[in-house]
Amino acid sequence: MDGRDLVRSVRVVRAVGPVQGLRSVRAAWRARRADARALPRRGAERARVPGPARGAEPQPGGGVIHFARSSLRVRVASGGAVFCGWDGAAPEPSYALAGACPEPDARAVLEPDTEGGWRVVSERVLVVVSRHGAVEVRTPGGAVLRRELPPRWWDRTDGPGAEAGGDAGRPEGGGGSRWVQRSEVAADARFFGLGGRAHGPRLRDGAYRLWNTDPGGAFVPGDDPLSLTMPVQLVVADAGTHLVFHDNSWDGRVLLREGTEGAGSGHDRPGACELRMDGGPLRYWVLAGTPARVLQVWTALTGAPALPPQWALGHQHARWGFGGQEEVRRVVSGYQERGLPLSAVHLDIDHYDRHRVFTVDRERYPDLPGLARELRAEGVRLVSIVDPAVQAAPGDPVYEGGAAADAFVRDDRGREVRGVVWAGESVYPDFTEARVRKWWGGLYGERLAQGFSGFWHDMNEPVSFAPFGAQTLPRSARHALEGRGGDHREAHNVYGLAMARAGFEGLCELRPGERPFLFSRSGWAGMQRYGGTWSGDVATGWPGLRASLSLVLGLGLCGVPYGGPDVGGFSAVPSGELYLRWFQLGAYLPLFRTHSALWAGRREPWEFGAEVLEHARAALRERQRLLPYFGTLGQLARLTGAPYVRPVWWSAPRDRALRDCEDAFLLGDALLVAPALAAGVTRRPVRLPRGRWYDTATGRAYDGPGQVWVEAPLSRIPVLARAGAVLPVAGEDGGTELEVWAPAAGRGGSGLVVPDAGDGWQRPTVERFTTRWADGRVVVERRDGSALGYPVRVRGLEGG
Ligand code: NBV
Repeated sequence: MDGRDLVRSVRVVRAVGPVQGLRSVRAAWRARRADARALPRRGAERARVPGPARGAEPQPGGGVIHFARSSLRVRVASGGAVFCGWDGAAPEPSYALAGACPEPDARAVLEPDTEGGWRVVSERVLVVVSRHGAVEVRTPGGAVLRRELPPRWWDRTDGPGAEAGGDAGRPEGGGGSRWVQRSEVAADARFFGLGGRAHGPRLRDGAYRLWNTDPGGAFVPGDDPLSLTMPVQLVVADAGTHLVFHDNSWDGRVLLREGTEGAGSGHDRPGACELRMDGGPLRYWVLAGTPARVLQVWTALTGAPALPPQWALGHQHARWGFGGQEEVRRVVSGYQERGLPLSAVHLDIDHYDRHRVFTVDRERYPDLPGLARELRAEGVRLVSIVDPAVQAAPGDPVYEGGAAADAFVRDDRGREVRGVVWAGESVYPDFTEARVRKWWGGLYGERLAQGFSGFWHDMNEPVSFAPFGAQTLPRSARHALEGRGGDHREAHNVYGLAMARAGFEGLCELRPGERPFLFSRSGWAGMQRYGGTWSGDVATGWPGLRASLSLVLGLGLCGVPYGGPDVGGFSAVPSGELYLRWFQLGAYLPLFRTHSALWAGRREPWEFGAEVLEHARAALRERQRLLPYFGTLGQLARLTGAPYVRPVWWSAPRDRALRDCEDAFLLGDALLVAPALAAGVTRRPVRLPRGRWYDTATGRAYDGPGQVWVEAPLSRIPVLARAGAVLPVAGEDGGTELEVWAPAAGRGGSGLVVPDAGDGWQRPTVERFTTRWADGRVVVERRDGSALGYPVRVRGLEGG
C-alpha cells in the first residue's frame, strides 16, 4: 500500500463506513489473490512482426495478404468503411457493430502494387499494403490519410498462445498476445474522440488509457481515464477527415503526438499515434470522408442513436439526497411557482431501501407511484438511478432471483465475485450473457410500477470500492461474452454497454409503445443504440465547466450524441456566476440537468439570488422555445449520425483556425453557441465559420470566416444564427413556428424540421424548407412546393 492507497482507503471508509470499509479491504485482497492465481504471469514472450509478404488471395471487397508470420485481411464494406484484421481477425463477433457486418463492396478489388505490396482500390478509399505490412489509407486522389506501420506482437512462448512462426494455429484474432501499432497522420492533423475526455475536445500530446474508470470523486481536466473510453479517434487534416476504430475492448493506451509543420521547408514532422493493447484482436475500421459522411457511415456501422422522448429534451433536476417525497414535491412547486419549466426529477441512490437497487425506502417515499402520478399530471416525470451491483443479501428478492438465474459474475473457481458498493457486499450481473440481460431487463418492471419514466445507469464501469488495486472486478473474473467465454480483461470496457442493452431491451418489452429513456455513465462504442450518457462527477469549478463541453463534443464525434454535464458541477458549492454560466451552457446541450453530490449544496436556480434566478429563467425559457429544434436535431442524429452538438469546424474541417477552436460549438446547422467559460467574462472572441452570422440577442450581423468580439453579459451567453437558417421553435401559443434568419444578400438558405410525432416509434417525416430574397422580401418555401404549414418569423432584418 502506498500513500495514494492510504488516501483512497480513507475515502472508501468515509463513503461506506468502517464495516463496509473492512469488507472492501477483504474484497481487494480476494481480487489480488484471484488474479495472481488465475491469470498467467507475464512469462517468456517472443516479439513478432508480420515479415515479408508471401502472396495474397482476393476475396469480396478486398482480400487476405499472407506474410511470413501473420496475415492481413482488408475488406471494403459497402458504404466505404475499410476493415483491416491481422492474424485472422474478422469483423465479428463485435460489441460495437449494430447487427450483421455490412456487405463487402463487390467493386473493391485487390491488386498487386509495386515493390511486392498490394492495394485495394475502391470508390472512396485506396488501401495500400507494403511488402512488410505497413498499411496506408489514401483518398481516391492519392492523399495519405493514415499510415499504419507494421504491427508488433509479443506472443507467449510458454503457455497458451505460444507458437512458432506462421499464421496457422494462432487463436482467431490473435488471442492473448500484447501488441502495438504505430501510425502516422498528416503534420497538420488534429485528434478528437477516444470517448469522453475531460481535457479535449482537441486531444493534445499525451497518453490516454482505454479502461473505463470511475475517477473516484470529482474529476478535472487532466484526469484520465474517465468512465467512458472508446478506441475511436476522429482525425481531421487538410487532406481529409477519417475515423479509426480499433475493435478491441481490452485495456490499452493511446499515445498521441500532434505533428509540426516546417513552414514550407519540407521538414514536416507527421502526427503520430501509438496504440498498445494488453491483448485481444488487432482489427480496425477506417472511415473516410467529410465529418458528416464519416459520422453517417459510423452510425450505419454501429447503430443509430436511440431517440430520447421529447420530454427528455427539457430541463431535468437531479439531486443526491432529496430526503423524501415531500422535498421532491417542494422542489417541483418551487419551479412551478417561479414559472420555471421543468420536465423531470431524478432520484438518486438515497431513495432506495438501504441503497439496494430496485427497492424503495418506504419511510421517505411512502407512496412513490402516487407522487409519480401527481407529478406526471403536472408534466414532470420521475427518473430513477440504477446501479448494477446487487447486495449479496440472502432473502433479498433481487439477489435471490439473480442467484437462481445464475446471473452473477463468478471467479475462476466458480464462486460469485463479491465487491463492495453502497449497499455493502455485492455481486455483479454478467451482462455479457443474453439470458442475464433478459432477467435484468425484466426488473425494470418494478421501476415502471413505481412510476418511473426514465433510467440513469451509474457505477457501471463497474465499480467496486477498493482501498488498493483497481476499483473494479478482478481481471480474472469470468464472463460469458455471448458464449465465447473470457474474463474481465475483455469484458470490463463493454460492461456498461451491455448493461444499457439489458435495460433498453427490457424496457422495450415491458412498455412497447414508448421509447426508453436511458443514459449511462459508462459505455463503449455502439452504446448510442441504447441511450445517452452524462459527464459523471465533474468537479465544480471553471475547469469543470470547460470539461463539460469537451465531453459532450468528444462523445458526439464518437457517435454518442445525447449527453450533458451536472450543471453546477458535482463536487462543491458553485458561486452564483459559475452556476449561471454552467446553466446557460447546459441549456444548449442535449441533456440539460442540474445535479450535485450529497455534500455539495443545492442546484435549484433560486438558491443563488434574484439576479441568477432571473437569468436562469431566461435560459430555461429559451430552451423551452428551442425544444422543436432539439427534437429535430435528435431525429437527425438518428437518421444521419450528425450530433446535436458539433465542433465549429464541422462543415469546414480545412479551416485550421476553426479546428483549434475549443470554446464554442454548433448546435445543429443553424446556431453557434459561445459559452462564457471563465469568471468575469462580459465579452468574448468568437471564431466564425464562413458566411454571415447574426447575434441572436442584438440582431447584429457579422461576416465569417474570422474572429469577432461579441457581448457576453451575465444575462446570456452569445448565440449566433447562420444567415438563411430555418429552424423550428415553440411560438407563444405553444405551437411550432419557423424562425428564419435573413439570408445574406443574393444568397439563399435552408433548414429541416422533423415534427414531434410523440414518444413512441412513429417514423419521422423530414420537412425541408428553403429561403431566399425576392423583391426585397425574404421568402420561405417548402421544398416539395406544398403549403408552408407554420407561421414564420423572419429575423436578422434589422442587423443590415
Ligand atoms: O449515486 C450517487 C452518485 C451520483 O449522484 C453521481 O451522479 C454518480 O456519478 N454516484 C456517482 C455515486 C458516488 C459518487 C461519489
